[in-house]
Amino acid sequence: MSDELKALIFDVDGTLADNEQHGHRIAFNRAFADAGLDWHWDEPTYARLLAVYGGKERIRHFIEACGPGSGLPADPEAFVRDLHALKTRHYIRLVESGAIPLRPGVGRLLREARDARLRLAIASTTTRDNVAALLKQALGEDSLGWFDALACGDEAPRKKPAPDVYELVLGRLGLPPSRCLAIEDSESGLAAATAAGLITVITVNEATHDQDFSGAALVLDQLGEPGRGFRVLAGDAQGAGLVDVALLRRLHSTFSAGGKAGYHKGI
Ligand code: XBP
Ligand code: MG
Repeated sequence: MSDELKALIFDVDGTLADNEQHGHRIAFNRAFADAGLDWHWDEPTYARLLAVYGGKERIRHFIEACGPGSGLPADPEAFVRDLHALKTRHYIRLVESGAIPLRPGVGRLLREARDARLRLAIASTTTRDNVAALLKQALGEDSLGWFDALACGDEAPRKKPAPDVYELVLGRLGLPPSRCLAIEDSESGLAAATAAGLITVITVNEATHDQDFSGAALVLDQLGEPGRGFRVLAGDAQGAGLVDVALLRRLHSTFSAGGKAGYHKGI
């Protein structure tokens, strides 16, 4: 008999909210302008830069790979840190303005999971303050308290696709991966969760829909709401039309018992 499902672990960026192009990218550009830099990340540029995980890593990569002009200060690490802190302030302001809603089904599933006494956790590349701001804005002041464990940003030694952030959050939950299920949106997120031993459901978005999701339990376009269900991109949704606790329990049980992983590359 397989271990019973005890906790859901959510990625944030791209999974809870579609926040990269119209959230993080805008905040980066506002920080560049504030810092007096003539850099601008348009949508295609940012789509390419998303291959680099983490905001500071992304800025560093841009400086190294794209050589955006001269005049960088003598201490590049402090420069990147300060620029990223500025970006975080802009991002939080954007979130607090209500510009970044949750994806369909996210609020519903979180509430249902709480009612069903499933524990909730976050494993995110982004800064903890960003996660807190998003949850509070979208779900109310006390919603951070819905989550038993968070692992964010620089708290893990290596960013996704390394498993570190998932291993960290599992340690904080005090649960083995066999008792948990991850919800992700990207190939790197899937790789991280899988390497940590987690069964994973994917909800793709515009930035990730053509990535390789081999090994995911199920690949969907969204979690779905009543009256507007998900589209299955790979895997067996077992007759369900939206992701609810019952479906996640069934998937967890099937895959714990060695169920066949979905395959997905290119829609
Ligand atoms: C998302 C990211 C993050 C954000 C920016 O990864 O790569 O870097 O784009 O956040 P995931 P910060 O969804 O897999 O967690 O600027 O705070 O790093
Ligand atoms: Mg993500």
